[in-house]
Amino acid sequence: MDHNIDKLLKEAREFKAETREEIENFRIKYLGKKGVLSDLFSSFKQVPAEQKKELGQKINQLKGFIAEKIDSLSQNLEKDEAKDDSVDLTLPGEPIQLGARHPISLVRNQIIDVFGRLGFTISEGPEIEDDWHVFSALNFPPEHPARDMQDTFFIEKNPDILLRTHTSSVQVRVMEKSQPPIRTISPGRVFRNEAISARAHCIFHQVEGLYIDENVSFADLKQTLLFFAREMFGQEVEIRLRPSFFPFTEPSAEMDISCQICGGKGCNVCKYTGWLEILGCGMVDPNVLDFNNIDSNKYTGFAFGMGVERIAMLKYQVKDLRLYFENDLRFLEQFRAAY
Ligand code: 2NL
Repeated sequence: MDHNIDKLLKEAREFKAETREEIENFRIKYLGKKGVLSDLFSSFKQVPAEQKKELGQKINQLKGFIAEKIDSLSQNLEKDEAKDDSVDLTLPGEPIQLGARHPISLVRNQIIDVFGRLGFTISEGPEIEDDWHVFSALNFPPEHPARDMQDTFFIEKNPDILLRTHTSSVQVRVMEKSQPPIRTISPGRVFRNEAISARAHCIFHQVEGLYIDENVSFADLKQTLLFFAREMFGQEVEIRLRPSFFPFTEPSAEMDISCQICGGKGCNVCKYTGWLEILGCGMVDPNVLDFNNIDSNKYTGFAFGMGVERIAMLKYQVKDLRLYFENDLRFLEQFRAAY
């Protein structure tokens, strides 16, 4: 029997397996109910008592060896499976679809870039504001219609807390804490209580500009806006200023650019006028400077404000404002510009 165990150990040592099935057969042959070890344990009963100790150890040794062998065979097989060369790891991966910037972001970034080159910094401020920063500091009279519930969103019936209707409130905050020269733009979201249509939305984006220093003139305003229009719409674009009214500027104007669709000849986009309105502007009302502790005898300033959606509509010929808020990928994927 002793000799037989040595032979079995040698055989088990030399055993090699390439499949799970071969390993399983090996297990059954040695450890199965009618297997080699089971036989050995049965014959062990007849072994003379003085040989029992030595033989028992040998049988247990064989059993331990078989169990370890099965483990190592299984592990090697798993490693080989992981190395399976039917998967070509040098192949390129699944293509990752690139996103595109939202057209409103593209146009806003372009506006920021143009004014940045003229030395304007960027200012930001809160979307939830108080009456002072949105209306009073900007010379809105107490009964002005913009203060009405129908035009402005108020927070929880408190007439002092509201969603800003323009980003001029940010510029009021700039004036509060600094003295001229001030040369800044404030891009941001603004909110108006309007019914949603192709031409109006209750949330939209604005960029306002403010320049205050000694001797700032209307000519500076006009030249700044001409530079902006040319950078934005091309060097051949023409501008015109029409007199207008805002509570915070005097004099005030609205700026038109020559129609980009028909080149000024007249079409349905410019309603056969040859001109498209793009922004409002003017010289900062001296009251506004004084309200914000800037000496209106020493300093003058100009300001302007534009709707980003409107500029984007003209630039990309988008006819319905709602497209900017729906986030339909078929629309958004069309904008892959440099900004
Ligand atoms: C428009 C018109 C405008 C301003 C905004 C402004 C800001 C300060 C002082 C004076 Cl702090 N003015 N901003 C001036 C004129 C027009 O916006 O149609 N925006 C869409």
